[in-house]
Amino acid sequence: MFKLYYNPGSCSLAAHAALVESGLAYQIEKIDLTVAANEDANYRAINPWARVPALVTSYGVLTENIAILNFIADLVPEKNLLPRPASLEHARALEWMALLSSTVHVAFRPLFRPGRLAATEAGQADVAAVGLVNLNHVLGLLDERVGSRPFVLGADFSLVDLYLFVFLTWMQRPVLNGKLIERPNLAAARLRLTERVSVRRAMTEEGLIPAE
Ligand SMILES: N[C@@H](CCC(=O)N[C@@H](CS)C(=O)NCC(=O)O)C(=O)O
Repeated sequence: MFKLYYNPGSCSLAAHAALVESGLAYQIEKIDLTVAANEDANYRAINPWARVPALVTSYGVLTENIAILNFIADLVPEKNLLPRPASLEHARALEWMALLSSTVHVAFRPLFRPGRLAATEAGQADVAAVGLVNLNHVLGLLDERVGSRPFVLGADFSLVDLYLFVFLTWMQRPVLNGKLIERPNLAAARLRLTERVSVRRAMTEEGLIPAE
C-alpha cells in the first residue's frame, strides 16, 4: 500500500492521478500548504525539503514528480503509462517531464510566491510583473509544442498528460485572472483531460470537484 502526501491542486495531483491510473492500492494524506503544514517537523521527517508530493513505498520515500511518475509506470508495465524504457519515445517522455518540472513549474513561482523572491512590496510587484512576461512566453512555447495532438506524446495517453494537466489548472487560478494570453491548444488539452476518469477521481479525492 502506497501513501501519497499531497496538497489539493498542487503538483502532487499528477502523482495522485497516476496512482489512480495504475490501479495500485494507495492512501492519501493532505499536507495543507495554506497553513504551512509542510514545515512541520513530522512532515520534514518524511521529506526534509518540505515539498509535496512525497510517496511512501515499501522501499522508502520517493519525492519529485519525475521520479514518482516513472516509478509508478515501471510497476505496471502492462498499463503502458509511459513508453517502453530504452526507446526514443521514453527519452521524449523524460524530456517533456524535465521541461514541465524545470521550466514550466518554476515559471509560475514569481506569480504565486513573489515573497520568496523579494522582501519589499515594491520588489514583489516587480518580480510578479517580470514573472508574468516570462510565464506568458513559456506558455506560448508550451501551447505550440502541445499542438492539437490528442495527447502530449501523440496518439496515446501517458503520465506526461497528467503532469501537464497540473499546470493547465494553475492557469485558471484567480491570481492569474485576465493576465494570461489565450492559449487554444492548452485550453483544449485541459478540457480533454478534465474528462479523464483518473483526473476526476483524484480531483474528487482532493476536494477540488464534488463527488459524482
Ligand atoms: N520538483 C518538485 C517540486 C515540488 C514542489 O515545489 N511542490 C510544491 C507544491 S506544487 C510545494 O510543496 N511547495 C511548498 C513550498 O514551497 O513551501 C516536484 O515536481 O515534485
